[in-house]
Amino acid sequence: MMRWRAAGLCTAALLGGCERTPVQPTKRPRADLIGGFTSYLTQQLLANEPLVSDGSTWTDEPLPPGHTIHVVNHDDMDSWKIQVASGTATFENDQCDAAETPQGSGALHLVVTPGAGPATYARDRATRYHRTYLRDLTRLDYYACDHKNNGQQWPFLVLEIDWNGDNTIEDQIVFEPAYQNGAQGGACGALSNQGPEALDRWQFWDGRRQDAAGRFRACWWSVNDPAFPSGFAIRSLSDYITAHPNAAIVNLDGNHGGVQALHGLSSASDSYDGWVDALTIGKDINGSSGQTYNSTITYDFEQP
Ligand SMILES: [Ca+2]
Ligand SMILES: [Ca+2]
Repeated sequence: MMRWRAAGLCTAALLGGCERTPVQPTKRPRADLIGGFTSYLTQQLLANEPLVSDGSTWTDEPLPPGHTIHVVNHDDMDSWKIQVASGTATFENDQCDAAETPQGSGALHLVVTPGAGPATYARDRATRYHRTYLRDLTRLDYYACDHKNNGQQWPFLVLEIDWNGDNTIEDQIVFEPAYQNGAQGGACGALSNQGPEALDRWQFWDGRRQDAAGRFRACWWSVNDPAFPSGFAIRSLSDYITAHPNAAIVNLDGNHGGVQALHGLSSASDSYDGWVDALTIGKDINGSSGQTYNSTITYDFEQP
């Protein structure tokens, strides 16, 4: 199966229709990724996912005050629901780098095996952050330990986004570890300044990466806004909020939460095997729903 890579100087014009050349992943040396790789196929697969509600609703779970740690050790717990296609998402004792498990001894294990496609993935998604403005996020970070991937895509975050307050989804935005350094993420990556990625070890990834001036320097790309491409021209979360000031996380329905930890979703012939733990989300409540406290939750994935 082919993966696709924007050719040469067309990287910055990822969504502008420039010609693309197919690349065989097994023949692609690491150096070939530098500055030239984009997440075009992942973008297409996310764009093609039908965002049609199944009609299910979600429990309104008020966010607790302060910073709390919530153990999640099975599907459909604490607002998290598993969704897989040719993959598994399980709660196990850490077999990736057990000596450095960030929280407890277990983690969320995301495995993707080659399948019929077009979309093969393993993900866990939470409904608890419906109508959370991106500007109100006070934490959005996680640890990942990856054992096997396609050479570029570590476990990543996806947020489903409403731009205009009507709770219909206009966009999905994606945080990938690979773009959080200058070599692969250009000017934005240089300021995000995380990584580089390394297999078989726990690494911390900050989806906000706030600087001293309060700007969110972490690099995100957009599925539907061509001004926010993946690859070398990727831009910061603050830039995205400036362009879409009322961007808010929303849920499609009770089974498809707007916050996702995801592995795979590239070529259906790719294999993935990785771990996620201590996913932390903080929200400045702003009194908008009668609550006046901030809430931060670290989701500690553990073996049951
Ligand atoms: Ca909308
Ligand atoms: Ca854990």
